Amino acid sequence: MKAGFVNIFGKPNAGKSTLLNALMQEKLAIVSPKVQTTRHRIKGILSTGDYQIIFSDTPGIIDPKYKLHEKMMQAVKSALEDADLALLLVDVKDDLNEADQIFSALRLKVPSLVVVNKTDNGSKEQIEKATTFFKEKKYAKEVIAVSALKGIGVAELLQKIVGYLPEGEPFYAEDEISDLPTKFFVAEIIREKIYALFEEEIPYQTTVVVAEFKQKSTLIKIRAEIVVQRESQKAIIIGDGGKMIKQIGSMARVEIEKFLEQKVFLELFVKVRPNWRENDLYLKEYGY
Ligand code: GDP
Ligand code: MG
Ligand code: K
Repeated sequence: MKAGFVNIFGKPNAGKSTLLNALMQEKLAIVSPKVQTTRHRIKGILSTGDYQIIFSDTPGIIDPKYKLHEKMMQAVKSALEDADLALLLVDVKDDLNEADQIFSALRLKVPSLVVVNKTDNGSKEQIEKATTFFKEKKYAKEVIAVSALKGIGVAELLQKIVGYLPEGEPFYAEDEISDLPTKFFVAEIIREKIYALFEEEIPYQTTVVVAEFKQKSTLIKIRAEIVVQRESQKAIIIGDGGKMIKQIGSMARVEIEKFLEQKVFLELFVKVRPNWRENDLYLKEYGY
């Protein structure tokens, strides 16, 4: 039996959440083209008869502007070295030298694999160039090209990862897929729809809390609150005649039912909490 921890690292939008979902074959992490979509460190636990891998996004947002900020790199580095293996993820179209600077500055002691992502979006030459570029780097044990979105190369990546895991007993029960509660994932699915439906500031001013989660005979009744900072935002979330909130609800319900494998009755409310993002009590209540 092999068991170990694998951390996924990369710039915002490199595809960390998408890769986590692809490796897990389960949608755990929400995805959007907007930066700072992921607010929590999400662990995904993948168990088979032969191995258990605990995947995790690294905390801390790497803003290229601050990439050489020593303290920040220290925090990221120690988080990465908590694991048995690091996946250094890079978008095939990203600036390779910039990615190299960030990866080398980590001076990792744990083995790392460079994963060149979004191959579906790059030409053959671009993929070849990125792969060759990283193969020469000291920190890269291996370089693997994937498309997390299309699932290309993901099975091969998984095989490589297993090769780097230490022998050991599983850390979690075999049926656990995450260390976070079901309610969390339900709130995240709703939050993802808000990222998909609204522009600019709204997603960043919003959070979602599941206030009620009850099994009622054949379905699960869920009451969720969408928390915003201002009345004007509440009006936008609700939309004309409730149009927008209905759309959030129907998009989210389909996905929550898939995730829970059960019928769901979903009720959404909007609450105004001025400056919830600055208030420690609210932040705690909302799970940050
Ligand atoms: P994160 O910020 O690193 O967690 O990145 P996300 O997983 O949220 O992905 C950011 C954006 O890149 C989303 O729009 C994804 O759909 C997109 N994306 C992720 N992986 C791929 C991929 O393999 N190919 C393409 N074309 N897009 C991808
Ligand atoms: Mg993410
Ligand atoms: K994102």
